[in-house]
Amino acid sequence: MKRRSTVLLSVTALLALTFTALPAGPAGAEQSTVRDVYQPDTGPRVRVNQVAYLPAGPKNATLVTGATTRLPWQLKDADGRTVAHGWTVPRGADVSSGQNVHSIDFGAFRGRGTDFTLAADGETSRPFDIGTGAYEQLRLDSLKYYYTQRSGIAIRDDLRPGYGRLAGHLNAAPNQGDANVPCQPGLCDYTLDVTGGWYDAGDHGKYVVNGGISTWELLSTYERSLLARTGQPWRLRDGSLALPESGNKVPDILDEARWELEFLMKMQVPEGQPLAGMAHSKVHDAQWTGLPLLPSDDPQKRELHAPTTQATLNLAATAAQAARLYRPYDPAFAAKALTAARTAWQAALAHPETYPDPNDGTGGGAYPDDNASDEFYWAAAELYLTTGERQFADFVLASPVHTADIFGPLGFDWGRTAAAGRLDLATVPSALPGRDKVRRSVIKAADTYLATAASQPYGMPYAPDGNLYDWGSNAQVLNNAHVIATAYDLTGAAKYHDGALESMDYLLGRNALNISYVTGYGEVNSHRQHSRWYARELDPNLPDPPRGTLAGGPNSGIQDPYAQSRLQGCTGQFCYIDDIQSWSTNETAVNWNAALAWMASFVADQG
Ligand code: 9MR
Repeated sequence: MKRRSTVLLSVTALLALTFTALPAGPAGAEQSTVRDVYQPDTGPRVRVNQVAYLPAGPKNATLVTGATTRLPWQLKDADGRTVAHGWTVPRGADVSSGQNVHSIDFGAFRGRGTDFTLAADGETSRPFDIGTGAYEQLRLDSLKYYYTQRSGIAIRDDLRPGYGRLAGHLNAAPNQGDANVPCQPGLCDYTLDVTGGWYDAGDHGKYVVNGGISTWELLSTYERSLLARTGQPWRLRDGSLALPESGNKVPDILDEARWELEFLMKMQVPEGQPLAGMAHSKVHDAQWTGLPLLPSDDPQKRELHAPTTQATLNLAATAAQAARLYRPYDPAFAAKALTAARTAWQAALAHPETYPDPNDGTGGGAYPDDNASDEFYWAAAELYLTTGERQFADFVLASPVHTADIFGPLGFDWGRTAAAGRLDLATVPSALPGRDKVRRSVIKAADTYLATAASQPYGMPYAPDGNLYDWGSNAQVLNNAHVIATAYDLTGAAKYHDGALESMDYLLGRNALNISYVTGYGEVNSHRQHSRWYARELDPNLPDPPRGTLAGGPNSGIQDPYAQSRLQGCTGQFCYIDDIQSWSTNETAVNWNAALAWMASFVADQG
């Protein structure tokens, strides 16, 4: 379990290198007369999902207005004809934004089409579709993102036009490479080949902990497609993601996840070494690098950092899950993964409290975490679901995490992994005693998230304590929605279906900033996420992030100096800026896109 801390100890090191000059504000941004006060251009006051509502799904919007009594609204088609109308519902002061708002429900409209708008209070919303196509595309784009995050392989321009680049960290100068990486000084006397895997985010680091939850959510996207009543596994079939492996008769989503799984297994301490079976927590540069910097241009020395219990259990959990999912396609790989998982499990039991050093943040993120009970629970759950063995069932049933209320306001994530175990115990068939209770715990959590969403005039299942938006809040919204969606998979009840769908509206434009946080989706969307190689904002020869890239989102901590220079004193939803320098509000990351991929796939299945 992660400590609730927003302090990034490497902040000074990072900003010294990445924060060279203040770039101009976003195009179209209104500057107030006081030069230093940033005022985002939030466009029309009618806030909608700028991408699409499902024809048979809920349709909600939010109006920012000083009016205290109800106002009329009109839904207009592409020709400007009114096709539905009604009255707003005044909601008073919204805590998440500090605005006075009304909500609008136009869910009774069941038509389809493109370029609808919603008008109220003299304002007209940005356009949106009512249809299913956008989500089918988003399911694929959010997953295609992983190929261009790959380390150790050249990215083919024919597969990702505009994104072709040389392989990163394959020991070709100036890279020092990941083929024979030593430990940090004094830690070990071997080197490991840790080529491959995905770059974590906008940096070139590769972290077992964050790689773990990301891999789990991708594998779970696939596993859900096999198990849920609305699942459509053929959408993720071989060829669906235009990968180098397409054509190998394996679903592409499994090919992509395997790229990371192979890396996770390479991070395991070899037999004969003192900590054999544990996993090194991470491999990254000795010092932070600046922006822009292609992976193949990184000249820094790479180092393995100390093995941790949490990293070891991330490996155990994901390799165990992989063992059951790859078995039909590659039994040898499945067996290898299960062996790695069992070895990791035993090593974690032998070293149950070897936690990451919270100060280990030079050249890469620290991912601090001083509790491994949730990772133990998750790993035991996956090992049990794959093997059915009593030892793992006993561990799960004896763990206090099994019956604890683990679904908090911030959602599950790299440091809060108990939910991964609980959700899989609820959805993957097994003979676990008391499985009904497990399922009920997920449904109860979904009810709490639905109540949160109902209390939010912007409709998202996210209301952090003190209105303090956390680092990566967009993924937390999505992961809370994931729990609601799972309750729908378990029960078939419409309220969960609708709640999960409505959560997407917030990410796609129904928010205080009137922005879609997914690159390429919505009339105004985030496209300047912090990245060393999707860095068009800094070098016109480089691309923007690919379509389907999620921005981290509002973060009250505003740890980076660029955000601090523009967002000081921001309220909740306003703690965000689409600028490449804002690494604390606007980074891209593999765990965040995994949350998007799972939900996009769920929504696409409801069309
Ligand atoms: O996503 C991580 C967030 O939860 C933490 O609060 C933050 C500070 O520790 O780090 C975030 O992860 C970053 C990682 O440390 C380095 N790569 C980029 C990640 C996304 O910003």
